[in-house]
Formats: sequence, C-alpha cells, structure tokens
Amino acid sequence: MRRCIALLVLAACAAPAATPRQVLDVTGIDYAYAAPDTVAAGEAEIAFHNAGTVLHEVKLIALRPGVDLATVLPLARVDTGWAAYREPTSGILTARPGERTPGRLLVTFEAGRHYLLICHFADTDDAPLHSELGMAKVLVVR
Ligand SMILES: [Cu+2]
Repeated sequence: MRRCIALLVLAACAAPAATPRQVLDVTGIDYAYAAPDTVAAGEAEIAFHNAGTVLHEVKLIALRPGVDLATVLPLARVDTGWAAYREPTSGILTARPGERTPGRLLVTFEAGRHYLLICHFADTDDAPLHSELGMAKVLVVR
C-alpha cells in the first residue's frame, strides 16, 4: 500500500507545466496605439495602458477575410455600415488617462486572421472619433 501512494505523488509531480499565455501590451496615446504588428496564434491576454491625456478604449474585433483597415475605417462611425466586414466585438478595455486596466482581455487568436484594435471615443459630441484621428490598428496573426 505504501508503494502505491508514492507512485501517485511522483505522477502528479511529473505532469507537464501549463503553457504560459502570451501577453499583448497595448498602449494608447492621443491618438494612436503602440502595439506589435503581428501576434502568435493561440491564447493571449491583452493588457491596456492609457498613456494619453483623455479617456481611451481598445476594442478587439476580428475582421472578415480580405478586409483591411482602409476598407473598414471610414465605416466605423456608422455601426450598421461595417457589420458585414467584421465579426462581433471580442471585448473592450477602457482606461482613464495615465492608468492601466486592472483586468486583461482573454482571447484566442486564430492563425491567418486580422484583428482590429479601435477606439470609438470622441472628445466632444461633434469631435471626430479617435479612430478617425489615427487610433486604429490591425494585428496580423502568424
Ligand atoms: Cu481613444
């Protein structure tokens, strides 16, 4: 009986360690994102830091195959106009000026897909969207 208990302990110790998720650090400034151009396929945590002086968000949206930033960006102000070019929003992180989000967005990046990072905030009701000022970026999944 003692021998069986010893074997069970060894088996538990020999289990492979979980693969760590990649962390994608996204920094928002007035008005752009600093983030890698490419990411690896698989699970990832997105962390958002607002280094700007106004409220920013980062929305993560998978684009439909063949759709690029130039196609979708002019449509971003009209929610119904660009629905055909994208998948539903995967998640949103919002941070006040100078802050990091306390939580992270967990996503599974699909190989070969393109994901849009975009901020739809505007500084006033009649101001342009931050995306129109340059706060939009495409990530390509390797
Ligand atoms: Cu913004």
